[in-house]
Amino acid sequence: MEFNEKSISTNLNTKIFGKRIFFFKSIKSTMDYAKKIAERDEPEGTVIIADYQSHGRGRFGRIWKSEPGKNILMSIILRPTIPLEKFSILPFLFSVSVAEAIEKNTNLKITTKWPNDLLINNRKFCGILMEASITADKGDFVILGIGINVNQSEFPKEIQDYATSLYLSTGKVYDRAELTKDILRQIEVDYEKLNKDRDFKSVIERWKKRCTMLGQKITVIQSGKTITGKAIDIDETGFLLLEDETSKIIKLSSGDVTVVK
Ligand code: BTX
Repeated sequence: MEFNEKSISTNLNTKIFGKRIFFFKSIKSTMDYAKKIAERDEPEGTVIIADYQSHGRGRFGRIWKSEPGKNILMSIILRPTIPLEKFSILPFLFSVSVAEAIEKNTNLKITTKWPNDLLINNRKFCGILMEASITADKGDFVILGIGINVNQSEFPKEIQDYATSLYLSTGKVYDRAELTKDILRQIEVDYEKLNKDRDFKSVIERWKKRCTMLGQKITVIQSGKTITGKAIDIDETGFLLLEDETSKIIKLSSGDVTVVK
């Protein structure tokens, strides 16, 4: 099962996503490369994909760990035409697209965890990262990073209790090129639809259908502060509404959630 620029682009049949693919055996982070070429006018839909990242990153400068030759690590360049204040919907859209593409290829049930994780049986197998560049002169662009644990069979100690992969969940080895193609096709359908109908609400509705934490007591750690309360809802821009112990509704844009058992 080859995994390279050619195997991903063969029969891809998309109009925008993956029309241009930059494949690396090893790179620091696909996010940095994507940003660099986006600044030089690389078009929307260009995909930067790697077999290994030496400095793969998550949110807040955290590390995304991935063994060489096992997983999907990619960044996609977007040049959104939706209003700037709606850009925060994009990781939710991508989460739903990836979840649907993975379900088509496996018998798994994929759930979402706020803000941008995808889980199998409560274990994280995919993280999505958005980095936006807002510039007055060159036009805005967004880089969406997607890390998916596909065929990895073991994880480092620090994350082995809450990380999983498609292989660990099904016992099957997956063709990463075929999975990547299905993900890009699904993203294209969903992104084009959003651009046309601007139905931000339905994106969140689709995301919420997969989310198991709503209605539950949770703690959120945000900038070192811990907030406990009930997860009430996710609003149209992707903010989490939390009812704290004094019944006050708090709106959160980011953080790390744990469900209180
Ligand atoms: P995050 O900050 O929500 O998640 C990072 C956290 O998840 C880490 O602190 C660690 O606890 C845990 N973690 C690290 N690696 C894994 C893993 N392989 N599986 C499960 N849990 C893990 C999530 O950030 C966003 C990740 C995006 C990664 C992609 S890969 C392609 C692109 N390039 C790049 O550098 N980042 C993105």
